[in-house]
Amino acid sequence: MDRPSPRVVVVGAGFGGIAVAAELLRHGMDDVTLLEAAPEPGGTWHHNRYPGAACDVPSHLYSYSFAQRASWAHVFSHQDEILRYARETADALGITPRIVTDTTVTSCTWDDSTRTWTVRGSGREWVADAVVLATGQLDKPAYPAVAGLPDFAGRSFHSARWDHDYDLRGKRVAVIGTGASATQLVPEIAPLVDHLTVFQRTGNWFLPRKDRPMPAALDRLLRRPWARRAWRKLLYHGIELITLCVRHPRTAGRVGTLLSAAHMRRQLPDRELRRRVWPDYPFGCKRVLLSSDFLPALRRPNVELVTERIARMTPEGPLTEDGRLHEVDCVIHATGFRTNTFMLPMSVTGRDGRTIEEDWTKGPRAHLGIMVSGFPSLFLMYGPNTNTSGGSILFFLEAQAAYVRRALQLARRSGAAALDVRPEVQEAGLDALRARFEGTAWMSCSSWYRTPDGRNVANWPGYMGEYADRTRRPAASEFRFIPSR
Ligand code: N01
Repeated sequence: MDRPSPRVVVVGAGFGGIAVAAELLRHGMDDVTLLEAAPEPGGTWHHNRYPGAACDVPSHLYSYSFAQRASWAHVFSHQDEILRYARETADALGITPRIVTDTTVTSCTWDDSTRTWTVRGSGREWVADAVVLATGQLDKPAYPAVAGLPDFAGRSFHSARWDHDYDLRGKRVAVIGTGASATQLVPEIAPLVDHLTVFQRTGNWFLPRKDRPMPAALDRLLRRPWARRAWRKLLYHGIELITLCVRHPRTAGRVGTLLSAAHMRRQLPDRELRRRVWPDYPFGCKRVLLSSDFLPALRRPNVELVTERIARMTPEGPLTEDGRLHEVDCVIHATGFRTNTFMLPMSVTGRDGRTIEEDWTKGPRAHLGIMVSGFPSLFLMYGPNTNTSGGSILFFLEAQAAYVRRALQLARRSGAAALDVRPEVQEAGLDALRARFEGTAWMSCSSWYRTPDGRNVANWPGYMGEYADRTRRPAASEFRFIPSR
């Protein structure tokens, strides 16, 4: 690269895109363009605006270390405050003018003759020395695999594409799914609607999460930087305990189970309801849900929990396998996302015309979740095996951003046009990763973390600190350097 700064195109201006742009700009790499499909930055916090949308990681940890806020309104921030924080951070760090909004990238193609990437989308084209795909794991809404879904004659929408023009007041509403999104939205809409039917396929483990404004005394204390640093540390170590439980289901996991069971028993005095809600898999296999108001909402007289499977959708509403028709005005799909596809169906073509889709026929895989061998100077943010069951995803994003920056510096110092992770390095890393899942709770049920053949391709199998250690120093020996032409 003989330019003062590599030309970097970042696809996505959510928390991942902002993290990497901030890191590059801070280190003097200022030829950065972010391409964003939405009309504004914010990613998942732009799209997920359902009532009650909030973060279940405390605000002081769900924020960048380099853009700490003196004050947050809530202990667990609401969607609007997090989105505002994303916008303000992008503004403050000079990222906003580099974002091209309303631009959906459809292809990234490596050209070996010029050693550059061509990124195409929305009728335009960008040439780059490096590409960072920061499109996330949870951006494509998934709908339930239920026959006749389009036959429903009423209103229906997905939790991640909330229809704010539809007034739920006085309506008969069905919510399909009981994951993290449903857990947040059900308590909000239950008091508004005439009747709410919640369709649960699998029960969940819950831990308490009280949504409350930041206590004034704590807020005053945390306005001091030293106190904020200490608080973040405390939260960081506290939250790692969830990973400890997942990693050690027979020891720490038992403690997690006991705490969760006590919370659930307290919230569900009715034995029959409790029996139907109770999960049938070990604590931590699926995401542990943090909520203190979902289970009480199920006890409301206008709320019914249905655990019979939905046989098919009819024009009037879901028909369950027991032959019961649940007539409703509105169906809300709180059924999560098409995970495990990451940036696909975007077409990404690397060396020798190989596509990521071909490379991933047996499931997504990447070195440290960041680089894929055969795709030089292409980086992923929140890529395969970098999700966390307990920690803050922002911690992972910052580690990835630093890795991208260091890798680009390494290429520059070596006088190379690009760098490609060696296949044997990638394979050895993936073998170690797979081994680290053995004996953990993640492997004891099916979840969105796993492929149909059972591999966990979403989560990092260890602690946040381990990920930071593994990504801290990309070594020259891990790469093939591609000389300039
Ligand atoms: O989606 P999910 P989500 N009939 O996939 C059910 C993040 N997040 O949007 O468990 C009935 O967890 C499905 O049932 P089952 C977080 O990482 C973060 O809630 O597969 N039900 C499940 O209950 C989270 O993990 C925050 O048996 C059907 C639900 O739909 C991720 O996003 C907040 C069904 C889908 O749950 C996804 O959460 C919200 C059917 N036919 C989300 N098909 C924070 O606070 C599917 N289901 C940071």
